[in-house]
Amino acid sequence: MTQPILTAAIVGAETTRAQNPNLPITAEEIGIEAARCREQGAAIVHLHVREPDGRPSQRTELFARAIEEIQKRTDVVIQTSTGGAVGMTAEERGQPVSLKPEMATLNCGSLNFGDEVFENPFPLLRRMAALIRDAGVTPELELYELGHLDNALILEKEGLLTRPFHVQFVLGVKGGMQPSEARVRLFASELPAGSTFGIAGVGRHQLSMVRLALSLGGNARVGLEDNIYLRKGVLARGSWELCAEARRIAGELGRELATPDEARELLGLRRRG
Ligand code: KMH
Ligand code: ZN
Repeated sequence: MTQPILTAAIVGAETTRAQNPNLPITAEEIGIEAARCREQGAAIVHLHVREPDGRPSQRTELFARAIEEIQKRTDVVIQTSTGGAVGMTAEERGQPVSLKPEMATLNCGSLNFGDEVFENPFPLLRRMAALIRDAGVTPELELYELGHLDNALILEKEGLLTRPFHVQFVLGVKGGMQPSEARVRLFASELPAGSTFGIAGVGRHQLSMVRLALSLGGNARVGLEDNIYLRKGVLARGSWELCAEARRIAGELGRELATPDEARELLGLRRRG
């Protein structure tokens, strides 16, 4: 088994300060939180940004400032979101790709998302995939159910994606596929040879999915974007505390987390900056 890569999803678009006061919002807070997560084993930071009042945003300038504050402090791989928040246009969502981050997400299909619909129709997928490809950025494929893998394979046939696929199974969204070991095993077994996969378990599933992912040779994602609790009724003091917990689980399984440079090697990334 290769070394597992831990991603910290430290901001997100849905979590609010009212839900967890430790959510970073300003560029400086984001930079500090990214460095703390790195200290606790994270190699990748999955990045969203917020307007000063906390509203989710995809503005290039806010991403540029957050990236600067992260890079001042630490060497993590920065993966910008192109998912943004439900309801944003493709144009809004694609903005951070212009900064040529090392990675960007590509959400590979639509789904119910809480009481709303996260829309990713084929024209948007094609546009986003082309934007990422043309910027020379490595995509991480966000798959919320198995049909989204079929969508990625269609994009590949159209020349918009190349292998190896780096996949994140996002499981536990209300409206998407819920996590179970059998489903994860099926998902992983369907991936093209040479793919890597991680699991982002949403809500109470987060830490159990870290254990499952690592035991199946996959990567893991934790952070306040997906889950605000360290355990039932106890708010996490930051995404760093969830990273520490993921690292403890990795240790129990006899696995050592990849450093950012090891992650770059494993994912075949071109280092920036
Ligand atoms: N906020 C979700 C609607 C991504 O970052 O690419 C989408 C999301 C996925 O967070
Ligand atoms: Zn995200």
